[in-house]
Amino acid sequence: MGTYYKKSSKSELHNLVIETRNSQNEGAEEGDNEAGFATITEKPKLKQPPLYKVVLINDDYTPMDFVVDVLRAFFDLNAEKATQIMLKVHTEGKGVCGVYSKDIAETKAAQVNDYSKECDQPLLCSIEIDR
Ligand code: TYC
Repeated sequence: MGTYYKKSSKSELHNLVIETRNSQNEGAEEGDNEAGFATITEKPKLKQPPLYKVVLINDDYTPMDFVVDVLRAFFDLNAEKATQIMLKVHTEGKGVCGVYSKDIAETKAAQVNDYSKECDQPLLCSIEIDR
C-alpha cells in the first residue's frame, strides 16, 4: 500500500514496506520484526533464464555418416553418443542434440544449417524452448 519511513532507536532510517496481499506479491509473508514494526518478506523476483533444445530433424536424403560427423563436430559428442542421437532422429523424426541458453542454441542451429547447405545436404536443425 505504500512505503513508510520511520527512525529507529539507533537513529537509522528504516524502509518499512506495508502491503496487502495481491496478485503482485503472492507468496509474500507479513509479520513483525523484533522492534514491533510490520515487515514483509517477498519471494525473489529474479527468474532463471530460459533454456532451448537444439533439435535435429530427419530427412530421407542426408547420409547417416554426415549426421554423425555433424553431431560430433558441433555438439562435442563422441561417436557412440552421436550415433545414438542420429538413430533416434532417423527412427522418431527428430531428436535433441543439446540444451543451451538462447544465444548458444541459435548459433549452433545456424552453424549446422549453414554447414549442411555448404555440403549440399538438406539436413535441418531448429530450436525449441526447454524451460
Ligand atoms: N534418414 C537419413 C537416412 O536414412 C539419416 C538421417 C538421420 C537424416 C538424421 C537426417 O537428422 C537426420 N540416410
